[in-house]
Amino acid sequence: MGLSDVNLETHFKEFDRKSMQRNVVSMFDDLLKIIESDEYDSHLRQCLEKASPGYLIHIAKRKKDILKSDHGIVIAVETSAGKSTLVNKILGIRVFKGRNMESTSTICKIRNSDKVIIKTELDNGEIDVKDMSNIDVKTKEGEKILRETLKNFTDMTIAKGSEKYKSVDVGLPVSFLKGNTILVDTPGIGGSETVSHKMKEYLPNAVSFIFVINVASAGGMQRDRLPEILKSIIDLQMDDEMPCFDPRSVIFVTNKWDSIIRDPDDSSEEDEVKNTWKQVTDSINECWPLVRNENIFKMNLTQVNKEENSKLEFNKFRKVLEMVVKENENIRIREHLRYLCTLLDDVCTGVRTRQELINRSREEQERKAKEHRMKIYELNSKCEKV
Ligand SMILES: Nc1nc2c(ncn2[C@@H]2O[C@H](COP(=O)(O)OP(=O)(O)OP(=O)(O)O)[C@@H](O)[C@H]2O)c(=O)[nH]1
Ligand SMILES: [Mg+2]
Repeated sequence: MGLSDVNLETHFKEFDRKSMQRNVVSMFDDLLKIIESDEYDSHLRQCLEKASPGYLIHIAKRKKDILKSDHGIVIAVETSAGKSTLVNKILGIRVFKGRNMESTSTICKIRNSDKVIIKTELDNGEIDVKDMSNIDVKTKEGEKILRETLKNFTDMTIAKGSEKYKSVDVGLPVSFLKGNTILVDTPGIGGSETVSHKMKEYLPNAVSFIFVINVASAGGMQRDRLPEILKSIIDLQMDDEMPCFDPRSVIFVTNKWDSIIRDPDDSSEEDEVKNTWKQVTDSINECWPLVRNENIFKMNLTQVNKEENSKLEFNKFRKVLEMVVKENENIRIREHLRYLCTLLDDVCTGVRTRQELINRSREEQERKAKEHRMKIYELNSKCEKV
């Protein structure tokens, strides 16, 4: 397949996805027209409200959610925990220069694209596109050019004005990022407020998360930053702002274990590692009770290419990540169609019951109503007893 064929295929896939999104929105609109029509009277609407509480609000929020263009696996939380280093390892390309100081200044979206392209968006909405298809990121030279270009938009230790970018979108060949899934590096919280708010604002666009925790700083849970962000995500979910997010797919990467083990022959350090592991996994389970234990990783990101155990753990993480990407492919379309089907079922049940009632004789209707009253009475007495 030639390059232009690949381009064409990507273009059609994007076109298909957009038209699919529009179709789901218009199906919701059609259903609303039926629900709001005179034939579907207030009694039927009341029954529907009982079967699907808050359906009008949910439809409005879901219509907004379907049209979100970002389908992000978001890498988040503390500053200097190793988020950008993790992105480099996942891509196998050093696109970001890891730094000891707080560095990432903006939301960095990485997406699969056959040609290298950088799109920046300023806070005032101004967009700029840089075509870098002339570089080959598989070579050291190409990797360096991309890194040197990117740091002007994303690294506040180098580019003082980089905070003004709302987001930076990087397209490069990353075949495991299926469909429109993107990997999103974010500014950490715990650093300057001018950039950390960007991560909080971006949260509703996520379909899943990778939380990176620095175990070298108070077991990674200092000053309650992780619990605070986890709580905001739970709140967003309760408000139905993230209807497609499955909390069980979240991945926790506990990083910088090498900073705890300074001397492998010192047995007291072994105890420290055990205690820290218990402390950090207990805290994760407490803040995120739906976590799968196999989704918590013990990592030394800077040792992945140097040390066997670090490499094995990273490969395990990589497999889980690929599974999460696969599970979340087209999740928005699938989840909203599922909700539409349940609503349609409830609408049909209401209409069918009404029709059955109309077809019955007056005596039959009265007998059925009496039966239902008896049933309600029995259930009420049972409830009171309980
Ligand atoms: N010792 C050690 N250092 C690490 C490890 N992983 C990352 N680092 C270092 O930690 C520093 C911060 O890494 P980054 O990847 O920039 O951290 P970040 O979370 O992206 O930081 P911000 O963008 O500022 O929020 C860098 O100097 C990395 O080289 C690790 O496993 N062990
Ligand atoms: Mg960073």
